[in-house]
Amino acid sequence: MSDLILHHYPTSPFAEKIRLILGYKQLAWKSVFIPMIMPKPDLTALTGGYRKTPVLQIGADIYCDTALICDVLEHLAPAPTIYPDAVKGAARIVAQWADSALFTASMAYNFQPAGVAQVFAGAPAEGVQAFVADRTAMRGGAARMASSDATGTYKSYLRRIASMLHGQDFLFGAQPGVADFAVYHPLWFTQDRTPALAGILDATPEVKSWMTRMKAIGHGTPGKCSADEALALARSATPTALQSDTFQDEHAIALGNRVVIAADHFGLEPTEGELVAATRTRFTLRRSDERAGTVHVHFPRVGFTLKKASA
Ligand SMILES: N[C@@H](CCC(=O)N[C@@H](CS)C(=O)NCC(=O)O)C(=O)O
Repeated sequence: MSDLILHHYPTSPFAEKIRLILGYKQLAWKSVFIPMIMPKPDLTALTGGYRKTPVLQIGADIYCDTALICDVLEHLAPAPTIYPDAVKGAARIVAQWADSALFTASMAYNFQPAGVAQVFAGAPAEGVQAFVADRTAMRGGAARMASSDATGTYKSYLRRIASMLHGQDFLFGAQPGVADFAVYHPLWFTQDRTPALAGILDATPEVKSWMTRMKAIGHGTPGKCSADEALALARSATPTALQSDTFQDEHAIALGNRVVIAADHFGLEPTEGELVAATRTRFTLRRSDERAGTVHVHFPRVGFTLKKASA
């Protein structure tokens, strides 16, 4: 198997979710740092447009969105599992809630002025302005949740998480699973990146102890890789063979058509390519790029839209 290459940056909460799962499953991986804001020419050469963080590359296969990356890592290393059978559905649902509602409330809380001062300490004013403009554009110009609303919501969510931890070390039992990794990453940002605001965690000591257990999992020991090396690896590799027997057509679009896939909210940068697979859970596009060669770009169905490309 080709190396696992994570395209990410250190302060990305969603990347922290995947770094910890790589550590938990003791998978060897390589790290490529990408910019926090657009443009990201080396990343989009691989993805064809998708720009969110993180992205997982395995040779000429490019996996977008952490929900899909979790499935890919589980397939590669089934033990220890992050989807224990007895709670699989509930754990996925809590993970989806954490990646959306909890993440939104937490980040709106974290990005109040005291948090912004810590996140951007030492950064030039133009850098801060560029970041704000980039994220505002990603939200389609919509305002971030007000920090007063976010604070009350975040406190309620923390109490709910605490109640899930009564009498057990992790959210669904004695071992961490996908829900733990998804719930942890926005809280990690509060604790590690905006410590001036981390007092909000003090009211829920169960959550703080659980965070200590989650942090201790670590990231393993990532190797370094440059963006050029990652692109060269994609160019020299062949995408893995697809299972052609699981076509699920919900859009009346046959395989072989040119299509466009985009996230259904926040950061709608589209990826265009030939639809080569549409399984129960994911889409795969084949596309060719001067720098990346021919790659397969994979997206989960949940959270993404599929349309025929305009002629
Ligand atoms: N649903 C996506 C969300 C990823 C996401 O929103 N990541 C943030 C960083 S933590 C992002 O992409 N921010 C803009 C960027 O990095 O360009 C996933 O699960 O991967």
